[in-house]
Amino acid sequence: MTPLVDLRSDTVTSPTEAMREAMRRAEVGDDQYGEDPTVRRLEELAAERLGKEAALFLPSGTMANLAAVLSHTQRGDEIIVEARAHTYLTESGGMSAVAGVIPRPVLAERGAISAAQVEAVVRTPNVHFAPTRLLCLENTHNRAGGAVMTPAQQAEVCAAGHRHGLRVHLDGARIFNAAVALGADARDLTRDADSVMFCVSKGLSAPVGSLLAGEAAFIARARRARQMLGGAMRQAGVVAAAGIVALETMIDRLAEDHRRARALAQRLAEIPGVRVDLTTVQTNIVILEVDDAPAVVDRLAAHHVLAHGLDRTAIRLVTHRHIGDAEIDRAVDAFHHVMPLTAGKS
Ligand code: TLP
Repeated sequence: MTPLVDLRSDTVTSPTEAMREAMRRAEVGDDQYGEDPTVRRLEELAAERLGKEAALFLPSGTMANLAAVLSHTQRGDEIIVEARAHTYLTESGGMSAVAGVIPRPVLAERGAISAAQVEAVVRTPNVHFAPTRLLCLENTHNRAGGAVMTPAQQAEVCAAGHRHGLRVHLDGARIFNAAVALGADARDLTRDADSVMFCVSKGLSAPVGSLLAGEAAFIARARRARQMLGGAMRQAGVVAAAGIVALETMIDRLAEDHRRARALAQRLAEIPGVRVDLTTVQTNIVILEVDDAPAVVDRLAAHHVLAHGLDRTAIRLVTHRHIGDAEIDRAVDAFHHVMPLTAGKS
C-alpha cells in the first residue's frame, strides 16, 4: 500500500521512541491530589521555559484556552480577539457558550493585532458597554498561514492592552515554532503576556496535552477551571512524560519543518491555479488558495496526499516530523496531477 503523505496537521505526529520509553518508565500518582511527580516536573519545566511563575497541564489546547478565559474574566465581559483566531473560530464557541464572554473580533494583517487596533476598539467605561477585560493573541497564527509576531510587535500590543487595564492571553499553541523561526528565546515572546498556552501535541510530537502558564495566583484559578471543565486527570504522568521529552529534545528540529514548508510553498506557487502568499510562510504552515478546494482535497487524497480543506477556496498544508524531502516531492507531484483537473471549476 502506498504510504500516506499526511499534511493535514502537525497534530498527526506520533510519539518518538524516546517518548514511548519515558512513558513506560514514568513515575505517576493521582494528579487531582497533586501527587503525580511527572506532571509536576512537566509543569515546572514549562513555566521555566516560558519565564512564568507556574504552569498547569491540560488535556488539550482548546481546554487550556478556555480555562484561561474563565480565569481572566467574568460572564458579560468583552474580549478582543483576532477575527480568524483559533479561540474565536475553531473552539466551538466555548468562550461564549461556557465562559459567557462577548468576543470583539478584529481582522488583522497576518493575524497580528496592533496597538492601534486595540486603542480603536477598547470600550470606554460606560454602563451600556460590556467591559473589555481581555486581549487574546495567537503566535504563530494558524489561519494566517503560520505567521509570526515578533517580540517587538507583541510588546507593543500588550502595552496597549495593559494601558487600558486588560489582561493578555497568548494562544501560543505553536510558540516554539515562532521562537525557532525568529531565532529567539520563547521567553522573548511570552514576557509581556499575562498567560500563555502551548501544545506539546503538535510539532513537538507528544501524543497529548497542552500547558497553560502565568502567575501563581492565575494558575490556581485555572486549576479550578480545569476541574470544572472535567480536565483534571489522574495518573497523567504517563502522557506528561512524553511532554518532557518534547520540551527537552524536539524544539530545535522544528527548523526542518519550516524549511520544508517554505520549499513546498515555493514549488506549489509555480503551479497554475495555486495562489500562495509566501510572506506568511514563516513556519510549518502553508495556506493555498485554489478555485475549488474540496475538489482539490479529494483528488489529492486519491494520490495518497492528505490536505486540510479550510473553506471553499482555501487549503492548509502543515509540515512535521513525518514529512521529509521525499514526502514534499510526492505532494508537489500530486498537485501537478490534480490542478489541471480542478482549476476554474468554482
Ligand atoms: N489546531 C488544530 C485544529 O483545531 C485545526 C490544527 O490542526 O491546527 N490554538 C491553535 C492556534 C491551534 O492551532 C489549535 C489546534 C488549538 C489552539 C487547540 O488545540 P487542541 O487541538 O489541543 O485542542
